[in-house]
Formats: sequence, structure tokens, C-alpha cells
Amino acid sequence: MSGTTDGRSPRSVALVGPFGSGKSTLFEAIMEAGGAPVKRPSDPRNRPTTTETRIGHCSFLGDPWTILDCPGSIEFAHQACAALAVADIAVVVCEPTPTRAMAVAPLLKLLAEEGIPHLLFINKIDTLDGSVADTLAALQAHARCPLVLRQMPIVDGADVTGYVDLMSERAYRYRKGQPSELIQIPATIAAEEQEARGRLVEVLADRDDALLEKVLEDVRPTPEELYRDMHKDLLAGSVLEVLLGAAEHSGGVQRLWKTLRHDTPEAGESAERRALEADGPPVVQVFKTVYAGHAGKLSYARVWRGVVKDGATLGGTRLGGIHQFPNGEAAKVAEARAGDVVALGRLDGVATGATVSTGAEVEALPFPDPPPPVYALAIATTDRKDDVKLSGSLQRLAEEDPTLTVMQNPDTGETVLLGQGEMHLLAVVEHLAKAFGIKVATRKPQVAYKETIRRAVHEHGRLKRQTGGHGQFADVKIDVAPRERGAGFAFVDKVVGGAVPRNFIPAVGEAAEEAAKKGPFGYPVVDIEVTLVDGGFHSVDSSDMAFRTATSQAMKEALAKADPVLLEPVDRVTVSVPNDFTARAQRLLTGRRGQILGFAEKPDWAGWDEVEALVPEAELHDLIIELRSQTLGLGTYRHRFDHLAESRAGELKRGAA
Ligand SMILES: Nc1nc2c(ncn2[C@@H]2O[C@H](COP(=O)(O)OP(=O)(O)OP(=O)(O)O)[C@@H](O)[C@H]2O)c(=O)[nH]1
Ligand SMILES: [Mg+2]
Repeated sequence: MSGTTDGRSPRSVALVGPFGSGKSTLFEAIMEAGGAPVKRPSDPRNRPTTTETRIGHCSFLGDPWTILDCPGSIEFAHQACAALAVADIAVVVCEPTPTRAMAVAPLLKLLAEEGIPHLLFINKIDTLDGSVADTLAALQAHARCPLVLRQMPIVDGADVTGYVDLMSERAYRYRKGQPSELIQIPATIAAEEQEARGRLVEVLADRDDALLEKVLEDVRPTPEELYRDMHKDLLAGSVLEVLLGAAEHSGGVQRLWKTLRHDTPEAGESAERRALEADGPPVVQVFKTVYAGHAGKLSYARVWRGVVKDGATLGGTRLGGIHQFPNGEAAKVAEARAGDVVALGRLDGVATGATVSTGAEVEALPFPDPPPPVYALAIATTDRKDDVKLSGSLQRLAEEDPTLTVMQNPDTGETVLLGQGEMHLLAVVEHLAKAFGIKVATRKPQVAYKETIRRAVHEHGRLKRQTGGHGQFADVKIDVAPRERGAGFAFVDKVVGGAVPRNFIPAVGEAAEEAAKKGPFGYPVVDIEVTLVDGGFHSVDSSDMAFRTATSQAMKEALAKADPVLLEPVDRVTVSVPNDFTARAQRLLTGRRGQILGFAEKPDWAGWDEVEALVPEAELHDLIIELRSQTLGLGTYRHRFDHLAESRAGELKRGAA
């Protein structure tokens, strides 16, 4: 698999695109055509959604390739971004349905901005209802450069039976599981075919004066001229080549393979695109980390420069095994060279995204930042003896997955997982059970409510106990008053004339602060001032302990009488949606007790808006689920704590529950 033909380097393709568009099906068809069939699900209609980038190695016409089957779900989008960071080309797989075109928009924007060579593969062409032109027009609205349809479908009744390649002007009939058969261009579509080819040539001629001249002089360009222009324009990102197919029936897979072979840049060209100099020590970038039980840590990485041999020292750690995945199964290889994407064993201390070298330290290649978390779950072990193992295991999982954050909430005492959605966090929980044997129960995280008081009160606490010989005595008089929001807790000593001796006063202050940790509703009381104004003592029976007890009693009484109120955390939320959904997002937020602050165009995102609102934290738990379900999965949000708000009576009960 690592042999070369005509000096070609290994190259890698990332299959990306919206949820369910057929990337995994295409992956399997590509691998089969590349001589390394992978296991297919027994029932293809029941194919599980991809939650982790799958990697396969194969060869096509003697060239070595890595194929990356990325997840389409928005919850695993960062994995797709990570795979794109190490790929030579991206194939954006989408469906022939104009209403779904919008789902491709964020990806097309990312690819254009990052300058990653890419093409579009309109899959499921067997389900085409209407015309390809409608889907193209819908997709065009979200692309920055003109789409060029490379193939025209041949339709027989309700079925798409094959295609015409508009560059070579050859027609093919799809054959299930086999390369398509070359046929004559059907006479019935000859005129339409000429028109479609004319459009293709026109777009290419717009970027090539020599070709334009030919067109103006009515000279027919050769397929080679068109191939050359398409290649140049694809690499420059100035046109978007569009292919058609039906992955499930292996339709269009040979055409896709040949296009990839022709148009995918060589390893050296991709390294240049990433501004890496040609000379220097080997450079490797990790884009995915997995802790695979017995196999230990595997770092999936691309070699950007040079050759790395098994046993080499990378980033200060000795490499333990290089693996490729023909047929989807791991197989050891002795070395990996520029363009290879492989799994590297036992690179402890090397994190996902890191750039490492066998030589001196090298400059880090860019790697996508993880998106902010949008969903949280509290977890607790079902078996207490797993508690010790839990934090170490979670730390490993968080290292493996940069989109996962683990937090110990100091207010509620809960262990909270923060991530990209329900599916993401449930996958983490499943992984915890499988890889580390730790079972946990999940629940909605508690909201860190607080309390305060609205009225100043005076309270008297007195402890007088005679038990056998030695008694206990303490007397305190305190004022408890509200402070400004955010001012915190304060203790003031105003005792005069030694009514409470100096040495007992710290105990009173501490006990007052301790008592404020749990108010009448059971939450911490914030923003109050406790003043010790007077008191009394006994020369034998008074002690720190006695003063603490008297103070706690006084505090309890005082807080209950001081018109206590529940404070709930309110976050500042920024929802980002395509502007078709702006009104819907606003309704969603007001329905969750949100106060809309306004909306504006999202900077650098044509056709998108950002809605700003203040929303109680208690309402945010499943916001992302509803937001996504109402916005084709495209809507997202970020939030940060803004302030504590007094809860109105109706909500007080609910919040305190
Ligand atoms: N009719 C038809 N169905 C297809 C074709 N390709 C894939 N499918 C079906 O589309 C569904 C989704 O296919 P997948 O390959 O899992 O899609 P995916 O893009 O990998 O999905 P995610 O990993 O969840 O993003 C499956 O039920 C496939 O059988 C095709 O060419 N024609
Ligand atoms: Mg998939």
C-alpha cells in the first residue's frame, strides 16, 4: 500500500457533508473500488450515524490513498474540521434536495476561508425528484464561486440510469457494484448535453483568456484543456466542481476516483498551502487521539514533511508502532512519509492538534479550536468504588476529545460534562463504560441558585446550658442587612466596652459566614452584612464553641425574618441562526423567559443573524436541542453568566424544587 507510481506521494481525502448525506456509504464504495473493502452493515438502511472519523487506506491505479469518513452530525463537527486540517482535498457529499442545500453552507464557508481544495458530490442521485439544476441553484446561493456541473444525469422514466461526463463527452450507464458501462450519448439528450457542456466551458473560459479566445472563435476546446483548467481553478478555489452519483449502488464512484486522482494536490503542494517549508526535519500533526484499551494510546496523525520510522522519537516521546487501516483494520507498517495519514502508538504527552518533530521543536501548524460547549449533563458513578478511577478516566477522555470539558461545580458539588449535545455526551458516557469499565448515571445539572434578603433585621441569640459542672454561655446581638448585588458577605464588629471579649469575635464572624451558606430555601445567601452590635459572656462558661452556636441560631432566625428571596443565575445568550430562522429563534428565547436585547447580522456570515438575550440558566439545559430541531440543525449559541436576578414568586417554588 505504500508503494508509489510515477513518484506520487500518498494523498488523503476527507468525506464531509451534512448528516445522513451518504458519506459512510460512499466511503465503503470508494474503499471497495480501491481494492480494500471494509465491513458493511448488514442492513444498509439501518446504518448507524457516524460519531467518530473512520479511516481507511487503499490504492487506486497504483497510488496510495487515505480516506477519512467524517461524522456529519453537528455534535461531532469538530472531528470533521480536524480531519480537514490534515486532508489534501475534501469531498462535500450532499443530497439532490434543494431544501437541504442550506445545511452545506457552513462547510462551504469554512473550506473557502481555509483555502482547502474541495469538490461537491451530489449523492443519492437515484432519488432525484425534480431537476439537478434546482439543487445546483440552491447550492450556488451558499457558495462563493461558481458551481460547475461536471456530469449530466441520464434519466429513464423516473430512474437515473447513468450520466454524461461533460468534459470528455462520454456517456456511461450505471451498473450495480461494477464500474459503469460506456455507452453512446442518447440522441434524446444530445441538445441538452451540448447546452450543459457550453455552460461548463463558459465558466472555465471566464478564468482563462486562451480558452475564452477559442470559445469566441468557435474552436472546440479539447478535454485536456478543460481538465487542466478545472484542476487549476479547483486548487485556486475559483470554481466548485460538482459530481453526481449514488454511493449505495456504487454509481459515480469511478468518476469520483478519477477526478480525485487528477485533481488532488500532492503532499508537497498541501504542505506549501499550509506555509510549511520544503526542507527541515520531519513534521507530524496529530488530529485525533484514541485510548484503545490494550493497544494504549493511538494518535492519528499526518506526516507533513519527511519520513518517520517506527521507534523514532517524536516530540520527545519514543514512537511505539505505526498503523495503517486497509479494510478498516489496523496493520503495522515500518514507516510513514509525507502525505501519509496513520495512527501512531504510545505518543504519551502529545495532545490532539499538536505539531511534533523528530528534530528540534517546530512551529505549530494551525488546528481548529473546539467550539464552546452547548449542552451539559451531571454524572455520578453507580458504584461508589469507581469514584477514585472516575476523575483520571475523565481526564483522559477530555484529552482525547477537545470538545469535551469536565467540571466540578463548586456550588452544587456535581461532576458535570460539557459538550456539543446529547448524542455527544451519551457517547462519552458509553465510552467511559467500554474503555474504563465505569458506569455512571446522568441527570440534568442543578442550577446554582443563591438567596439574599430584602430587609434589615435585628436578632438576639443566647445560649445558656448547664450540664453537670461546666456550663455553656454566649449572648450575641446582630444586625443583618442586605448589600448591593455582587457585594458579597461582610462581617462588622461594633461591640464596645468588652460586651463580647475580643478573643471570641472571630468565632462569631466565622459562624455568621458559615450560617449564610445555607439560607431558608437551602441555597447560599449572598450580599449581606452581619454586624455584631452587642452581647454578653460568662467568665467560665463562655467559649468559641458557645459563641458559634449562639450566632448560628441568631442567623437562622434573622435570615427567615429578613424577607428572603431566591436569586437565579441569568446568562447573556447569543444565538446564531440563518436569517430565515431569526424570528423563530426569538420566539424560542421569549418562550424560555428570555429578554431579547436585539439582533444583528452575524459579522462575516452573509445571511446569518445573531440574537442577543438574557435568559435564566434554568432554561438553557435543552435549548440547543430545540434550537437545532427548529433550524435544520444549523442554529447554535454561546452564553456566559451575566447576573443574579430575584425570582418572582411563581418561579421561586419551581426553582427551589
Ligand atoms: N437511495 C440512496 N440512499 C443512499 C445512498 N447513499 C446512502 N444512502 C442512504 O442514506 C442513509 C445515510 O447514509 P450514511 O452513509 O450513513 O450517511 P452519512 O453521511 O455517513 O451519515 P452521518 O454519518 O450520520 O453523517 C442510509 O440509509 C443509506 O442507505 C444512495 O446513493 N442512494
Ligand atoms: Mg456516516
